[in-house]
Amino acid sequence: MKIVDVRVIVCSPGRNFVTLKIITDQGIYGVGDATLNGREKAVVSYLEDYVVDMLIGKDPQRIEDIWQYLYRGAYWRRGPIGVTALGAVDTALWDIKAKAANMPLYQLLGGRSRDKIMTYTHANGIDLGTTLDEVGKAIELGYQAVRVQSGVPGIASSYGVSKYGEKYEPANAELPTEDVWSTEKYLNYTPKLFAEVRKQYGEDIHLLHDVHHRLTPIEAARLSKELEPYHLFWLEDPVPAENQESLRLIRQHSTTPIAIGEVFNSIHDCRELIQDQLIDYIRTTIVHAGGITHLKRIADFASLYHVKTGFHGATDLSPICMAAALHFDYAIPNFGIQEHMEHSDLMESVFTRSYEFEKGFFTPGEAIGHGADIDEKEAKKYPYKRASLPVNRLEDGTLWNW
Ligand code: CS2
Ligand code: MG
Repeated sequence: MKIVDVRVIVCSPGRNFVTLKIITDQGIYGVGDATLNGREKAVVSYLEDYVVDMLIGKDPQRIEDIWQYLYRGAYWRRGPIGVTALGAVDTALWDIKAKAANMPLYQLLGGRSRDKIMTYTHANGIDLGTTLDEVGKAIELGYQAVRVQSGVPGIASSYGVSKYGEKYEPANAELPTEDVWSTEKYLNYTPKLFAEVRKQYGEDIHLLHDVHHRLTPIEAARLSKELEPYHLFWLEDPVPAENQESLRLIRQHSTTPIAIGEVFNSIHDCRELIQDQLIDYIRTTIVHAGGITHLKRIADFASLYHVKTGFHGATDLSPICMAAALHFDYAIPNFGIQEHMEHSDLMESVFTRSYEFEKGFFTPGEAIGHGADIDEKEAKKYPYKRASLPVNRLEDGTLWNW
């Protein structure tokens, strides 16, 4: 089998997506997600200018060899741009292999280890009342797990909260908009938020919260400790985790489970976090952490240290990434939970997929491969439109973590 054509498809059905399509001489093709929110064109160039011609003529069945060729062969290893490109190639190759074997991808990954895949959705509101209502709506839809993000009194905009009630889409302007943040106001409010959610919805619903890299270790230790009575499923990205040591201090003060990793692209970004059991869930994703081949290494390593997976699954990860993730979630032993921010009908008019949702759980579907695809003709209707993620400043103007 040989690779005869490789296409990079950029489209914007409500938001930008980059998709890689690898076509073989036997007519089988595979697709991978190559979307990096706010830096899409960098990945497009990396693929078009440095990867596509290297793939032509290669045997697509040699997934590991191609992974090593594109990882070691780049010389400049790691980093979100190159590894997102690598992740797209890898996902497409696994899609091809499963199609050639005439089976759903999860079968190739060892078969299913569970009957269904628990997922969490987002509930956000500009204030306490609307946030509580949104949590109720998610529960009515059957979700067993809900991520709760709320506007903070005294702050004009908070992470994860859409200003006008529409679906939350942070890449909302050509150049970054500027948010203003107050850690003090956030820390004083958040425990009250979760006390109210528990009071209104009881103890059984899994509650998650994304701090989105905004605290210092001691602030995160305070928040984790004050949230203990509300037994969160996880507290996500409490601190920026380039300094993996930071998590040690939080761990000393609290039993609130911690999830980190959506911005990571290498096992080395999270090796200490995992082996020192400083986290409970690893969030690295198929699209941004080098595809299925690399995620197998990360998930297996995590399983040695009681760390479970909790893949990132925001809207800016395409249905193709979601499909591949669900096959992976179905098969691995140390699955934790899968994030799912639903894609709009417009997005679903460009992407097809076989995964299905029922009462808080997904199944990946029985289509061969990962079961997702892109309609190139439809995609052409929605040309790329540059959109940047916001930046964030403290109230005194200091540039902070968004
Ligand atoms: C967030 C993401 O879903 C999450 O956990 O951290 O929405 C993140 O803000 C976006 O993916 C950034 O593009
Ligand atoms: Mg997050």
